[in-house]
Amino acid sequence: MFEVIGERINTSRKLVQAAVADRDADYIIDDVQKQQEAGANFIDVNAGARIGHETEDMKWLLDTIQPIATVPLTLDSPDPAVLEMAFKMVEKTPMINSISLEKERFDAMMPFLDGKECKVIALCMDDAGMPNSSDDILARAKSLVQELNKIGIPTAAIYVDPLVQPISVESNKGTMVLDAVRAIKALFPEVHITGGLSNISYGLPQRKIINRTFVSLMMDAGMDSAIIDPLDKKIMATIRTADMLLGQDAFCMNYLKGVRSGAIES
Ligand code: THG
Repeated sequence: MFEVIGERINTSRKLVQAAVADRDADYIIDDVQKQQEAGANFIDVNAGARIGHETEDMKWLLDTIQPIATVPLTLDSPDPAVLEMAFKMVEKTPMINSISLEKERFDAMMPFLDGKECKVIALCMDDAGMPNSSDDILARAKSLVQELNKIGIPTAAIYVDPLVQPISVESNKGTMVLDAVRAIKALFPEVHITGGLSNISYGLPQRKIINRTFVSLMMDAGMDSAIIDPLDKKIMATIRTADMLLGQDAFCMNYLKGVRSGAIES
């Protein structure tokens, strides 16, 4: 089944940033409950936008969210120290977002993840920057899976993020990532593929139709998770419909349930 990682608790969003600055717990609780009701399988928590406040903001967000969370949290920070602190605070086995091949981050993340029970998002990023070909994405995914396996993280707990790039920059940025996802899944059938989608439409008008079409293509290639806004009814309907069309919905049960609840309409 496709796994939705709800992206809304992120201080880069203006209203969340204000709620965090004001320590407005009601706003945060309401938002998390809405994401859960809309079908989020994980709640991403990112406190990175208020410079100098990330540690205390992350602590406050976790204290606020945890009592009402019915799903596990995705701890989202580029800072290994913040992730380590957050990991100690959570009760349910979390998803760690993220490790990458950037040397400083990789070297700090590996000892921390060693022997831990958790899910891990592995970004196909290294010190040279974003990947430039599908072979490049595949090679980075391979290193990440192999290194994580060595410290006891099973392939089925790894969520590779191939890093989607704007199609407006180069017309092959869609096929580059689609081909890479097929190759990664051929090599590691158990690995998960996740990531943000909205980079694909950066610089173009009417972005949501691009994001929605792209997610269905990515699902055919093997993407089985994404970091999205679960309150966006249209992308959620596209995901549920694509799941059915790709044979992941026995007797069309989830699709029909979605229609009955009003979550899916044409
Ligand atoms: N991969 C991984 N983790 C990630 C990302 C990724 N974490 C952060 C990000 N990308 C995904 N999360 C968000 C959260 C919120 C928004 C977008 C991505 C968002 N953006 C509005 C916009 O761009 O218009 C901001 C508007 C506002 O201020 O409210 O809401 O790729 N592993």
